[in-house]
Formats: sequence, C-alpha cells, structure tokens
Amino acid sequence: MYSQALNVKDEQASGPEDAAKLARFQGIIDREDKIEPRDWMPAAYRRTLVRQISQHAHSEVIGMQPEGAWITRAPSLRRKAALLAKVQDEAGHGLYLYAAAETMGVAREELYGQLLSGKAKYSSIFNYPTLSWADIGVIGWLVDGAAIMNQIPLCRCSFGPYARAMIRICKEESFHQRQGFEIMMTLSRGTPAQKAMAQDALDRWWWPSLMMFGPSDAASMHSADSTRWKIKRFSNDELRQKFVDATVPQGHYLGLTFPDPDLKLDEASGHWTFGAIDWDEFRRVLAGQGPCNAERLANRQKSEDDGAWVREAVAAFAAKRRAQAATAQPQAAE
Ligand code: FAQ
Repeated sequence: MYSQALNVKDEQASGPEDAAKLARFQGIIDREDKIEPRDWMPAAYRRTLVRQISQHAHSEVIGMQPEGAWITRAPSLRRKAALLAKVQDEAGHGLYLYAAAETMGVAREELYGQLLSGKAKYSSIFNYPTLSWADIGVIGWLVDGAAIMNQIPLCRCSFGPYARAMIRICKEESFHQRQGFEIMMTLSRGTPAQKAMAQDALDRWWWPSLMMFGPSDAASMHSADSTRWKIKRFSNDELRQKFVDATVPQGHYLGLTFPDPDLKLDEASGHWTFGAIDWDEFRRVLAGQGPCNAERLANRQKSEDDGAWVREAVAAFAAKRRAQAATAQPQAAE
C-alpha cells in the first residue's frame, strides 16, 4: 500500500539537506501536521524512525512468546480465549508496524534479518520468563500498562503512518491491560496460595517493567532529536514517573506490595518516588545476556525457517498469476 515511498528513497537519502528544505520540514512538524512517506525528510529522521518502528515491531512479535507459552495452560476456557485473542493482537501490531516501517523504503525481510542477527533490539522486557499463570496477569497489568503509557503519546507522533498505526494499537492494548488487571484481581482475592502467586509475579516483573521506558534522560542518546521532531512528546523519565504514579495505587488496591523499600508518596509533589533502577541488569539484557534472550531468538529463527516453504509457495503462486495475466491480456484486447 505504501510502496510508492520506495521510489523516492535514494534521492532523499543522498540529496542535499539544505536549509530551506529543513525549515519546511520542521515547519510541518511545528504546526502539528504530519510528515508523510513521500515528503522530503532528513536522512537522520528516516533512520531514527526506521530504527524505532522496526524495534517496536520486533517487540510485538517477540512479545508473543512469553504469553504464548501459557495458551495451553490457561486455567479456563474463558481465560484461554482471551489470551489467544491477545497474542493474535500482538501479531497484528507487529504487522501494522512493519508496514509503517516499509513506508520508509526499507524491506521487511531486511528488518527481520536485523532482528535475527541480533543487530536490532527489541524490548528488554520480553527476555524474562513466564513462570506461573500470575505472570500472564502481571504482563497485562504492568507490561501493557507501561506500553500504553509510552504509546498514547506516539498517536500524535509527527510521522503519519506510525501515528495512525498507534491509534488502533493503543485501543487493543487498553483491553490487554484490563484483562491483565482482572486476572490479578481474581488471584489477589483468591486463596492464600493464589495471592502469593500474584505477589511473586509482581516481585519479579516490577523492576523490568520500569526498565521498559528506556535509560534515564541523561543517558538517552536519541531523545533530543526525537523530541525536536515530535516523535517523543515526553521523556523516558517523565513516562516512567507517570507509570509509577498510575500503577502504585492499583497495586495497593490489589492488596499487594511493591518490591521497593524506597517507594513512598511525596506529599508535596503528589508523585511516588522510587528506588534506584539496576541499570547494569538493563545493559546485560540489551547485550543479549538476559534470562531468555537466546531462547527468544532461537524460537523466532525456527518459525522463520519453518515458514520458508509457505513464503516460497505464495511467491510462486503470485508469479504464476502474473504470468497468466500477462498472456491473457493481449487476447482480451483482440
Ligand atoms: N529495551 O536513546 P534511547 C509492548 C534502547 S511494545 C530494549 O532512550 P529511544 C506491547 C534504544 O532502542 C514494547 N532497548 O532510545 C506488548 C536505543 O538503542 P539503539 C516496545 C531499549 O528510542 C505488550 C538505546 O537503548 N515499545 O510492550 C529499551 O529514544 C505485551 C538508547 O535509548 C516500543 O518499542 C528497552 N526497554 O527511546 C507486546 C515503543 N529502551 O536503537 C506483547 C516505541 C531503550 O540506539 C505483550 N519505542 N532501548 O540501538 C520508544 O518509544 C522508544 O524507542 C523507547 C526508547 C522509549 C523504547
């Protein structure tokens, strides 16, 4: 649908980014209009969006694995149906996002290659294991909750195809967050063993969820450009704080405690202050040394290999149809 963008890639990437073009480009952004794939854009804007959108797409696709592991073990038919729908939604989000990245003139196969070779990142959070059913509740509550906090502002991102994809994605993420919180409510109000399971899941997922927002503002190397280009509307630390402020009262409502002795309400500002994040752990996970990095990529590689024959068959069928159409046309004209 967006393949027209492919025609202009090289010209834009190598053309002179002169002052007038840049001023027009920044003017569109400052007026809160959208940059569309055929518009002129600086190469760095294109690069940062391809990077962010594709990493976001990879996160959605890899993010299917931790929850997918529980589809066969969901405790009831109702839970299984909801989880199946959620995991399918994540696949759909990946597809919208790859399509949005393709409008920048990059082929999807190239993006898959970057994921499989370890060159492209995906969200750190998906490198943690799902050890109990409560993890499915906590992923919906915290991981989707954090994703929404980060992604609602992206609905107003300056790049049209990304912003439009995000509107639909956020609606679905909101359902995901509610189903997770509802699982947590059921467990928290259940037997002591169920409540303990919910608490254990919160203990393991709380800090990795805070890491989802990325490095602190001081260490965030892309933030300055992304803010100027209105890709980012809030900084990593601002979104992290909004998430903590929204989530802590929810956890208390569940009767759970957060694994942070320094967590306290600052009456003056109305914000919850929290303890130090273990950035060494974050860096280790990004470097491929998290608990599940190798497993996640191996699974992804296996589905790539298992699906190769399907892609070949589809391509062969499409080529056959094109050849048939080409030979049929002259006859139709007679
Ligand atoms: N994990 O300079 P910044 C979801 C990287 S979707 C891994 O601050 P930026 C739905 C960053 O890429 C979750 N890497 O970068 C779901 C950069 O590395 P690079 C994904 C991270 O881009 C729910 C470097 O660190 N959401 O959960 C992380 O300005 C349930 C420097 O960082 C999105 O992708 C991290 N946590 O800000 C699915 C949202 N944080 O590329 C299934 C869109 C940072 O130079 C189940 N993305 N890095 O090699 C964004 O909003 C931004 O890219 C940030 C990072 C905020 C993630």
